[in-house]
Amino acid sequence: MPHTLAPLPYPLNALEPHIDAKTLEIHHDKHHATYVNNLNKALETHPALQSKTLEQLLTELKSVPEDIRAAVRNNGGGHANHILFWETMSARGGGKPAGALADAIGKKFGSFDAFKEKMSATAVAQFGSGWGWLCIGDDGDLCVCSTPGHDNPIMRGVVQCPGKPILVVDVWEHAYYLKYQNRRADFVSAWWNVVDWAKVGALYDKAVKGVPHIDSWGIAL
Ligand code: MN3
Repeated sequence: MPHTLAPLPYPLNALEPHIDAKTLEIHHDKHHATYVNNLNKALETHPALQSKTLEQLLTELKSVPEDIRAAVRNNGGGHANHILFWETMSARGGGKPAGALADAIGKKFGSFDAFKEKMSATAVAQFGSGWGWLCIGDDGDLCVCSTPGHDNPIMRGVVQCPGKPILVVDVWEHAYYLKYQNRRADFVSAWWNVVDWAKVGALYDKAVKGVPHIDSWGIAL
């Protein structure tokens, strides 16, 4: 099995009260696990693709054979997106970024609060299941966008907002329904309290230096 589910980088109750342990357990151990299993299952029919990294598969989605392209897009995207989501949260989260990322946010959005408002509004407005992103766009500037399903901004030629993601929020109902029911905005608002800005700042520094991207999200893929 080329792709594996890494354990969460913190205990299940680490993000309480903002993200409850039961939601986190089902989300990681069931939902994320299913995407990994289904990605591996799809690749069984094309063994040559089993040696590709997750980043290669998603970046070059157009070259994945058509009979498994949708499965790789949905399940490979689901795998990658959840890795970034888990890795950019922590019990020591919240507050504001520092260093080069703080400067870049100020330059692009005017202020940290203006950025937060834009990213929250974008994530909340995504119709149906999807994700809200902070990326480095092709022009080198930060950008905020959302994607449907499990699309990821590294999927060249697929998404409308290509870029290198450094922060993401999962707005599928499975991410919040047990605790927040239909109140997606309340969940996004609570999520800011667990964003690990030290980690996001480190991802920003790596991404602007051109380090291979998903590989820098925190675990070997
Ligand atoms: Mn999810």
